[in-house]
Amino acid sequence: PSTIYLKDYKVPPFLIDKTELTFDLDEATTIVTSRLHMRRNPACGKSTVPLTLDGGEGVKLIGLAMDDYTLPPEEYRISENKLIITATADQFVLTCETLIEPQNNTSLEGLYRSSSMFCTQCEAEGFRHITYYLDRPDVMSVFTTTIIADADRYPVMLSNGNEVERGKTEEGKTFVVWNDPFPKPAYLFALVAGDLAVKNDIFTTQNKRDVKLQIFTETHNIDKVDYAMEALKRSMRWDEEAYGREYDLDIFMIVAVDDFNMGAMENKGLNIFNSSCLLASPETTTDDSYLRVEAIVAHEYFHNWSGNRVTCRDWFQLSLKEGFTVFRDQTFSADMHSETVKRVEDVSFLRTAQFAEDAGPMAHPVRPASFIEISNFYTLTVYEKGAEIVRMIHTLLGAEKFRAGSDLYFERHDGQAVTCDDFVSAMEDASGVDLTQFKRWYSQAGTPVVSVTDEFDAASGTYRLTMKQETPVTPNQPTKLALHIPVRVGLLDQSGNELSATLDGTTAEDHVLHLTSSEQVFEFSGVTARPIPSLLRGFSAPVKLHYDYTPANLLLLMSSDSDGFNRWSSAQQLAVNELQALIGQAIAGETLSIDSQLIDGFKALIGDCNLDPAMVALILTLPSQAYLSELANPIYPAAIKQARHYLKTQLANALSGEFESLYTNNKSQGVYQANAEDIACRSLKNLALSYWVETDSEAAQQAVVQQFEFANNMTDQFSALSIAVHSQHEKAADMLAVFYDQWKNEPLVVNKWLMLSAGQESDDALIIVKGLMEHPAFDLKNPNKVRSVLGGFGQNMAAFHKEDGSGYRFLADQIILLNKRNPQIASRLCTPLTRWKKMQPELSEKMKSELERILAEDLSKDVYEVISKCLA
Ligand code: B3K
Ligand code: ZN
Repeated sequence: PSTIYLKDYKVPPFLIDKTELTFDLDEATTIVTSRLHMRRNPACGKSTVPLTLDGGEGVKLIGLAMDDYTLPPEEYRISENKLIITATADQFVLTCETLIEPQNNTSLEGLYRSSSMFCTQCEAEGFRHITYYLDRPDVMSVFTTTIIADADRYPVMLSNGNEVERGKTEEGKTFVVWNDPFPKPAYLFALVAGDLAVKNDIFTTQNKRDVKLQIFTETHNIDKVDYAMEALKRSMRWDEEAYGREYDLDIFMIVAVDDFNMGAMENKGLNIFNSSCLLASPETTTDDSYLRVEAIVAHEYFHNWSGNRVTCRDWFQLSLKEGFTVFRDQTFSADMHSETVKRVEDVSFLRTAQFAEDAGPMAHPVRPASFIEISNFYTLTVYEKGAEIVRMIHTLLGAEKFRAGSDLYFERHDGQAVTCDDFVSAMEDASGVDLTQFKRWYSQAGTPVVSVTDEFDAASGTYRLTMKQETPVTPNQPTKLALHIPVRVGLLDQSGNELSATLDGTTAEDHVLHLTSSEQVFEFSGVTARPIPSLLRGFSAPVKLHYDYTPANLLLLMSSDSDGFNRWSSAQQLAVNELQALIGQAIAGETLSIDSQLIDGFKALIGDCNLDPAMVALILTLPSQAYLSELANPIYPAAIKQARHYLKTQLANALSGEFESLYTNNKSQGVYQANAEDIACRSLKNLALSYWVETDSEAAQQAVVQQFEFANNMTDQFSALSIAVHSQHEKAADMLAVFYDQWKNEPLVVNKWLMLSAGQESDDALIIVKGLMEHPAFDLKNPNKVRSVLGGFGQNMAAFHKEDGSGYRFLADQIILLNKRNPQIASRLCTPLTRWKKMQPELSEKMKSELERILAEDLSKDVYEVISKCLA
């Protein structure tokens, strides 16, 4: 497989002004006729390069004509899936007929079948699996799509834009014609056909235009779309208010499908969603999933401007739309619920998963310089770190100038395919802020480490912070440059009061420091007492920050910092310190023991009734095994698990009365609502239960069973079940069986059951997992089910990291099995194995030999890229 480089980018030699598509739909063989109104790109000057169209495996060319002239075989050739036509006029209509087989399409790219429907997924390069095309985002075209099908079986036939015509063919089939007036790249094309139910609504825009809203699902799911519909309307309103962006077509549709490689897709006017990211009901959906539905509905909707109206020039610029849109959806969710809680959740995810990616063999810049398979670059780095870059621009410019920058960006580039540099230029031009050095964030991979030391001079009232930055080496980037890092800082006195201080002539309680060199000193004056610094408030930059806090400092920040994020972060740091000590003891085979600081801190926190229960729940949540693994080098999974379990039990025993009361006081359940307040209450209650059950209390054991049986919502029922499973409750197995029986007709609930079942820590975990893959509820063709079982297994520390390597071997077998069938899913499954260099030596060797075994297979580009880079 060959590598594609950003530096080789060239403008397209041809343009396609209009694209007319006709689909004669049939499960076995669908015939696609395309009429492409093409011309040479004037930007290329006088050129004679041949016309090269992208195609894909599984696309059979059955007819080709230029204007009215049928091309004979000697005038074109097909090589490596490309269709090359030697002689062309400067302007012509190319008619191309292809035959595809939707029901044999297991990659879920292009046109495929899901349940009883037809649907498409074209981003990034799926359109070429439908017909030959200039399948690149900088070729934008106006699409008209005709769908022909048997109306009894496919009464609903959808594509982008507006329905403009409908009728009967001579053979008595139905045809529907759709037209999308906005030029778009092929990756935003979509088609859906099926026997679907619909929920209708209307949104009136700020300019008083009525937009028809429709959500389509299979009939049995239509009672679960109300929440998504409300979330959609909230998103549309928010984008008008926060960004001045109004919806542009007269109709906006969303369709839920069961088989989908990722969460959802922002096709123009016709979003397609994984049903797990759209459907919601109190009985079947947990709070987390509710919030996820809202965030993804918003994310895809926001793409209508950040992605569709203004799109990417090439796929190296993916973060242009994804980083910006993630930032937009994060801000939206913060506005809908709690800003601090949302920030804590996002940062916790970033620090756990994106930092691990940035430290591994697939580390890449937010704007990658090369790739083999673009599907592999829909990563946490492009999405989440990309969003952090946009957030830093927001911090550097301030809210008002940032808005001016985004207005300018949309106005200047509407209808264009542009680059990350264009985005930054708009921000600079609207604000006057120079972002030249800042732009390195786009091209430099790796997580910077910022080390901070301080000095206080009481006599002069000066306080000095010395900051150093260093970015570790990553693949293909042996040397690193200094980044422009915004570090938000406040100072607290020894009693926890905010101190105001003067820096560069500005007196304030909160300063943004511009760290731009490898080492820099910031001097504050007017400081009356030795301060405790509150560093990196709000997580103002995606870095690892080190400062030598005493436990007392951390406790003070945890209880008094005016920055909610840092209160959480200090508590995490305190717990991390404790856990790292315990992990060390476990590796050395010593008896585990802890200091009492964390216990005291938690006790004070629980006693402080002024606090938001959501924050209390977050602070009391111990750092995850995954986060501890990210911090460790090498990783000793068994020691991490043992340490975390020990600490949890110690806290549970020391604070059993507190946890019992927390549980009891938050227990009452009213009518389920997915609002911030109720979600907070449930999360605190369930967290308290998870501690309380670690004591010997018989009452706690009973509370778990009671809650499982009498919960009126999935959050509480599933929490009780997970707590039972993870605490090895004597009734856990029975409860799992009851749960399956109760929910066997709700696939999304069954997926949760699969995941929890695969995560059970028992000696025969691998046997259980193999059994799940034979279970009637399992289906290898369905990505959600694969992710549930193998994802659950991946988090099963004991089973996955078993010393005999059987866990790794099993995962490798599944990767090999899915490699050709669904390359995108297979490639995602490789992630746990990419950490092999960081594992303790015996495990590292075993992981490596599985990677080598995979590499010896005939691999898809997707899997080949990940595995070969791992072993490089
Ligand atoms: N843009 C899509 C992701 C497409 C992934 C293709 N492999 C969803 C999103 O980010 O909104
Ligand atoms: Zn997106």
